[in-house]
Amino acid sequence: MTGKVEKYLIDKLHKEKLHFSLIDPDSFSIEDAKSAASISEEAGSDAILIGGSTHTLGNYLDHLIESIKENTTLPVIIFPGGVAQVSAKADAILFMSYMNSRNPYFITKSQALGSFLVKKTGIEPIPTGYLVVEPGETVGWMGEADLIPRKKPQIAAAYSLAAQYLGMRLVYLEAGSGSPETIAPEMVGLVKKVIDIPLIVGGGIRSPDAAKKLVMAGADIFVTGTIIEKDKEKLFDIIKAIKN
Ligand code: 1GP
Repeated sequence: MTGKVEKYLIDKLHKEKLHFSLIDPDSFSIEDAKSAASISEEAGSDAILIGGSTHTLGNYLDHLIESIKENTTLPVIIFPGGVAQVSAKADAILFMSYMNSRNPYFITKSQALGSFLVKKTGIEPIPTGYLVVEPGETVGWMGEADLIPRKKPQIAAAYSLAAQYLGMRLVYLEAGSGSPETIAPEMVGLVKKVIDIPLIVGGGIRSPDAAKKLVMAGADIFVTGTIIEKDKEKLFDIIKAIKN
């Protein structure tokens, strides 16, 4: 069943490409997270993603999301780094399977362990196939991935189509936060040719030019994290490149 946040995203996608601003609780104080959220909204972002590879949880996560929501009207979506990164204060969660992990814990077990928590909190799960591509950075190491080789778009396309056939409603191609390069446009192009569900790309998007190449290749949703910590002004230019 499609929930409110997913519907908002799908409706918007009929008109334009989308941008999500990632706030990693480990890199931001509460105050910085609040200001990052309002800057993101001002720059034209469409949602705030909250998550990271380490385990921020419990009251702190609730408090962080509440504080962010004081400063933005954008939906807050959890991008979970672990089973307990669930908060009733969020609007939705990318309920992801880390499909190219070697460890079943990341593919289905952590999802089983977290599922009742999602049900109890009542937040909206959005089924998402998560694929990590070289270099993968922290999330590649943490998730014990068989990293998809950067120059093998066919492998990414096969996993993405499998994600769609397994019932995922989004595919997320991840190069890893802080990656020196984005996902290769050739890979994005081939994946888009093969799947019918929206494609998210993230990792290494640090310039309008890099974003534009991924727009041309056909990506639907763009995630940036690092840039707002390093150069807030650039975020405005990147979102402009995505939207125009
Ligand atoms: C989320 O990994 C991205 O998918 C964020 O990457 O920090 O490199 O923007 P950056």
